[in-house]
Amino acid sequence: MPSIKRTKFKLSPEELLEMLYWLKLIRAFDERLSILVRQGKIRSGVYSGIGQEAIVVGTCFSLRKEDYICPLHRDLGTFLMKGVDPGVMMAQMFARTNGLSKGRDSALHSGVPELGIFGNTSMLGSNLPVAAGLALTFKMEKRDDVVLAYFGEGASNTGDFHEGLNFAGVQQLPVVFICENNFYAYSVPFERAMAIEDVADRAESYGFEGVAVNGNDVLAVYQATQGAIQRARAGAGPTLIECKTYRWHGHSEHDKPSYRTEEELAMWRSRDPLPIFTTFLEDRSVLTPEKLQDVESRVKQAIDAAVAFAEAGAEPDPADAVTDLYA
Ligand SMILES: Cc1ncc(C[n+]2csc(CCOP(=O)(O)OP(=O)(O)O)c2C)c(N)n1
Repeated sequence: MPSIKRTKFKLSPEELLEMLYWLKLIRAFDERLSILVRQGKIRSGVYSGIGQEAIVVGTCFSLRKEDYICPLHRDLGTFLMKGVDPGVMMAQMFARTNGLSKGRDSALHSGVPELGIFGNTSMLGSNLPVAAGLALTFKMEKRDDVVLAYFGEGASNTGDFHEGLNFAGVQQLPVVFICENNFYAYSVPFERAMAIEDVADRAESYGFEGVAVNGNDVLAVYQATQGAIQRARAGAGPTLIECKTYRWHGHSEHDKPSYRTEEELAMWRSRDPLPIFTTFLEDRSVLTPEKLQDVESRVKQAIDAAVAFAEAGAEPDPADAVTDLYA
């Protein structure tokens, strides 16, 4: 099995433009959400992923419906890429009955089994042993589907992280562990929580490959993920991909990130994944001004329609609060 660092996966011009569409859609979704929070329209906590879109797009692009994702609080874009309609996702954030959980949860814990989305819990890191369990099911059923499990660098200091990765390594499970290293766990900077430079190094102690990539380069993330997926489907076991990135907003929309400097933010904003990829496409004549306009108008239409759909949704009826609950 080739190393994940050496394999190259080709994308057609149409696929590259589709990648740009997703990057812009996910950015626009989070930007609109941020405005809606300030208008008092959103019931859920909002953990903006602005700045981290290349990880979502690079990892989810070309996934099969049968593959599973175990997303993080910052990964609303993964729901969209896995097939959740933007209107339904927006209604989820409005806590309306036309959202995923019909207005009955705080929005970030929904799963959609028919689309291969496993709902996350609030205990960070706890999705990793669950992801290993899902991957064990795939292995036992002799399916060549894979699980993508997302976590922050902060979560990689929990016991669940180590248990999940160890089990996946021992059992050679088809799971790709994706670390979104944005250098802050809430207000705690990376160097105050870890004595190593790369989270990717932790994979070695569980017997599989770990690789650190530029998480703001959608193609670097895509190449690494595709290599890891190919290996997982072929029975070669797990991979850890650490994507170095930065979140532009606070931990959540209610957090004013006074623990970091304006200079640091400005430096990372200059590494914005969107213009980096746009320039790449223009340089190769894949993107023309007309095509760019087409992508941007599709995005605007999708977001406007999503907000209209959410606003038209009914408020949940208190009588339904315990519907579908079981003990
Ligand atoms: C086990 C656990 N400890 C603490 C928290 C409180 N908490 C919520 S988000 C967060 C920061 C998480 O940082 P990271 O894992 O790096 O992900 P990021 O939010 O940066 O994407 C913390 C400490 C939690 N939800 N779960």
